[in-house]
Amino acid sequence: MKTLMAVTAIVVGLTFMAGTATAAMCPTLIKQGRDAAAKMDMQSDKVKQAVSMLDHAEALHKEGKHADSVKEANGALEMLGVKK
Ligand SMILES: [Cu+2]
Repeated sequence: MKTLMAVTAIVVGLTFMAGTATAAMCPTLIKQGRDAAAKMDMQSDKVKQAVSMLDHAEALHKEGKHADSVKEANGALEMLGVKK
């Protein structure tokens, strides 16, 4: 029983850490995308779409949906051709 509790504690701890790491990732990815977009042609549909995805990612981050935010931000970075 003690072993099971210890394992549960470790799993919960790791899950929490992973969540925190993801939460810290969104602003970094969003900033990276915005910096890249700023150097590109803002009239281009691709850049416009990527920027709107970054806006969406930022909104998701504020809602606490960090996994979705990271996914959206990564999609925008890919669209902009940013190397991570
Ligand atoms: Cu976040």
